Amino acid sequence: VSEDTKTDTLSDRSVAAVAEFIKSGRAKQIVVMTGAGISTAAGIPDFRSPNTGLYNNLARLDLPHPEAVFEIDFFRYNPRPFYVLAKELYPGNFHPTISHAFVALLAKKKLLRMLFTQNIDCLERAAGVPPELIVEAHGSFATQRCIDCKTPFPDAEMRKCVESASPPNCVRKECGGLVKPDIVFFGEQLPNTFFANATVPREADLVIVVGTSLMVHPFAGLPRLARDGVPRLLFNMERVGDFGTRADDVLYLGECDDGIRKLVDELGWGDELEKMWVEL
Ligand code: CNA
Repeated sequence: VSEDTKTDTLSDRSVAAVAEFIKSGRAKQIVVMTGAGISTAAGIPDFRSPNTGLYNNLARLDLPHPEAVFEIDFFRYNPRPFYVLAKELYPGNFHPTISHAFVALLAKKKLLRMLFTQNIDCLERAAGVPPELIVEAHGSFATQRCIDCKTPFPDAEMRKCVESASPPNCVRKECGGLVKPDIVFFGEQLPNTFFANATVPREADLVIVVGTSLMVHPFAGLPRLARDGVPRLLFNMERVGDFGTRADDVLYLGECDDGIRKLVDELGWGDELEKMWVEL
């Protein structure tokens, strides 16, 4: 065994070895971390994939630079590009992927300690992951408020405004500020639930990371919180973060749905997962 393949906890650095680890009953507190890559197979583009990513396709929105669509100062100046994007991403237009269903299956089997997601598409909820096990680190489209006086804005009205990509104003006429869904823009504070649960990855006995470039902080720091000897499994098109530097890191580089199917087949859960998924 070369230095490279030496492990502490797993029999080797393979998806099969992680399945073996789960089957042995040693993974009961699984922490999952996800990003836009888990939803690309649902038809929602991610940010940074070359050619298909949103950053590549925002030119038509007339932005000074792509990130401006999620900058609060630019939003004050021109909220329309954000609303054009919101219309595309709005929950209800997409079906969860098999990878989303896998997280729900872990919860069903009482193996999911927590899911941290950077996504704002609400597909984790749609897949049946219990809301109390989800930390939406970058907020969601579930609620919205005025960016000035913070007065909440009604859901039904919001849906209409997003459908027509027209930015609404505060319900308090004397305020009139712009209304924004409670998704986190650059430079904005993450929700309290993120900070309240930020040390949970330290309690994990297995960490699974799916479809994220791990470029956005503080989320990007979560996988590093796993204790030494805790296996970390990555399903992503590319190597990200510090994955590969630890003895029990397992990297599946490719489509996450393919990797997840491989894992569940090794676990003998394949039929159960496919059934759960088609019934969503
Ligand atoms: P990102 O920076 O675009 O990275 C996505 C990562 O996923 C990249 O490393 C890709 O290689 C990888 N990837 C893409 N497709 C697949 C696939 N099918 N299988 C495996 N890997 C794949 O996105 P992050 O989530 O890391 O960036 C954080 C931002 C993106 C968050 O603030 C999100 O709110 C935001 N975002 C969310 C959505 C959504 O809600 N679905 C969509 C686009 C952007």
